[in-house]
Amino acid sequence: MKIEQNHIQDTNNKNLKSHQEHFDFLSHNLSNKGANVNAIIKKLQDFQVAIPSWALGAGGTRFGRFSFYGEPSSLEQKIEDVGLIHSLTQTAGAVSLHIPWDIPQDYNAIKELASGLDIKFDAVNSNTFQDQKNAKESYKYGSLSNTSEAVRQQAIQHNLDVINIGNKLGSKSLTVWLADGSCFPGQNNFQTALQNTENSLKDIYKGLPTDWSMLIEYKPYEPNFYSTVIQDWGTSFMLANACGDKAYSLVDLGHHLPNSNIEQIVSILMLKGKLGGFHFNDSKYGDDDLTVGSIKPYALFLIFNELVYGMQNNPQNPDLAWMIDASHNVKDPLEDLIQSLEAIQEAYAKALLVDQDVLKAAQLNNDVVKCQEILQDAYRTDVRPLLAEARSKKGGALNPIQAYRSLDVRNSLIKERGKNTVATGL
Ligand SMILES: [Mn+2]
Repeated sequence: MKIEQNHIQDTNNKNLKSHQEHFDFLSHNLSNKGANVNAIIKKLQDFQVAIPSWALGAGGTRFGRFSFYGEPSSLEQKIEDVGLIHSLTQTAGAVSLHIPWDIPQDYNAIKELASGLDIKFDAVNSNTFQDQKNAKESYKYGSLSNTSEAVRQQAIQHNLDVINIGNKLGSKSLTVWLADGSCFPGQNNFQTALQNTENSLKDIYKGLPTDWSMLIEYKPYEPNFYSTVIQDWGTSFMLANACGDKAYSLVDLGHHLPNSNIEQIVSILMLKGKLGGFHFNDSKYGDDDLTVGSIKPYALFLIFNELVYGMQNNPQNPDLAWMIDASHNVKDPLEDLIQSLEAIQEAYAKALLVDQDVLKAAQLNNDVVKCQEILQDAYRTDVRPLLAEARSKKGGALNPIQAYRSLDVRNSLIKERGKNTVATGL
């Protein structure tokens, strides 16, 4: 299924008058405050977020998984789904594949399909948290950290294979997330586990093409519940430094203990030129993988404020690989992803409203109240007309969720694919 441009236009026409009124009002107010509205719109249009291939079907928990009708059952259909989201939002111009769930059969055909939908291949993700069919060794007690040399070698080789697959598609980075750790005190020697992991990562790093980067993701707990080898940003930073210039830390919003100051983590990593990637989601308790911005939108804004500051002031930090990393247990995955993209753009737009020079002056004067006023004034601005303007000028929908529903996308997918399809993944 493909959404035709004129159908999006038809849905936009119904909202056009109201949008224009809202946009003119906001644009006028922001210009009076000294903001460059056109520059902000251009930045919103350029900001593209990768959709992970595993987020297009229903997610699940360890208690069960409830299927969603019309799920994509092949890599081709997953890319088509990203194309649907991108055509409505103009923000999802990339896909992030998970190997071995998404190994292409025909590389040229997949590349052609993606480029026809204006979709790039972002970071490729390896998987050593599950045993694969016919694998010789098991990851039950860890992969890159395992005490067995044979297991570590199998995990290293898998990552090298993933790089090779990504390279054929035009990806430029490998994301490594390890489930390695221990469930009980005494099970692991912390030092041996970390040293094995560092040596294994160095072996993978040696296999990176020159223009590639390696993104090292951290997480404090789960699936192991006593210790995780790469538990926090400090460990990830340490390993990235040990590997070399092309290795970076990756921040996943859900991979922190409650109340962690993620904006400060982001800020320090960018200062050190070591923030390579970012995974968006939201959470109440742990790695809940909820819709971006659904629980803590102010925290998301504060994080974006640091990201924007870093993008403007830290040339030592590379362009980031942005990705949504969420799971959908009760919503239509495509609607959920559209909501997440909207929340990301909203937080980004609000952060772009912060006048960094005025904020800096207030900080230098220790004017604490003014510092807070500056941030909260930006946060309290309803920027949605800016997002709608940015999207619609590129051919997207003024209101993507409304368009998705009025175009009856899910029912068309069910007609095309059937009810009982299941997407590959967890
Ligand atoms: Mn992640």
